[in-house]
Amino acid sequence: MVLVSDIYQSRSDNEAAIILRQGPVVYPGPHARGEFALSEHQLRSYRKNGFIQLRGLLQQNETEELLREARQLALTSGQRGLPEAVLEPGGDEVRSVFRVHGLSRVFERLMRDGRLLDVARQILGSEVYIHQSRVNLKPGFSGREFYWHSDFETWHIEDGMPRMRAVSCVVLLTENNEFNGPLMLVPGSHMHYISCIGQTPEDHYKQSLRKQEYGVPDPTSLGFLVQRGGLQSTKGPAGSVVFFDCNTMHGSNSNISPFPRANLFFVYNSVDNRLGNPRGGLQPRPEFIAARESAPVLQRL
Ligand code: 6CS
Ligand code: FE
Repeated sequence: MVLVSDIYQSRSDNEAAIILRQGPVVYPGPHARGEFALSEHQLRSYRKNGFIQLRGLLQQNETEELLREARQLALTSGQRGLPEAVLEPGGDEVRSVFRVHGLSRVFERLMRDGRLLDVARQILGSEVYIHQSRVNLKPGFSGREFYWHSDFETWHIEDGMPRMRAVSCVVLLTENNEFNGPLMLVPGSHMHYISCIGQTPEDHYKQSLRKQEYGVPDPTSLGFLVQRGGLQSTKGPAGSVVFFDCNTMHGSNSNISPFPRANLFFVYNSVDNRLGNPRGGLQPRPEFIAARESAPVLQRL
């Protein structure tokens, strides 16, 4: 008899495995009635695919302000060499800025906006807090890829997130089209957890946020997921919002087009799913990547 200490073990030996998800995708709870809650039809689509895209949720003037703010943050945090500013691999362009809700009042306000918060609370069936926020700038000509991965695999192993009870909310700050490296998702992949091969290096985030090589699925497992569910990209205008489950397999190609592709991510975690110890004796990652201090339960605007 094998005693399984962790139902979502990964990176613990050189064997890949495909593990059935345990627990619901949409959690029951009293929070299903926010003004901007998803309809039953939309919830069914989210449960089935592991994501849903809401086109035009934000107005053009809002996304223009958000894009200006994102670019300003990238410039200042890059110039000041803040740890929250992550550079492109092999270059000095800013790839991502983390903890944007702490660096900017504009993003701090948006994370409390009912159009996002009502849906996060509805899906997670509880009060929520921000586990992580970031802007991925993916500039034209030089924005590099984000290889296929499940965020939960990283957040479980490296941050000690217990269960799949977190949702990423992506706000498209620029148009995502077939040329500029749109976010791609594997429909239905949230129902299978891919246990990855390889031992996590120390301070892995210093490398993984630039180019992830550990905690990525092997080709056979990825092929299994895509063969079952296909691929879908979140092509759409700025102002569209995508909610995707923490375990939905996703990635994006490099951007060699002249058009920038900037996306803003708020990761809402249930207050009943707070981080524990990282797996495999890893050191906890810095607060700007994985919030542990009593992150405030969000008051809705
Ligand atoms: O390690 C993390 O938390 C980050 N890595 C990726 C590739 N996606 C989620 C998150 O931004
Ligand atoms: Fe990710």
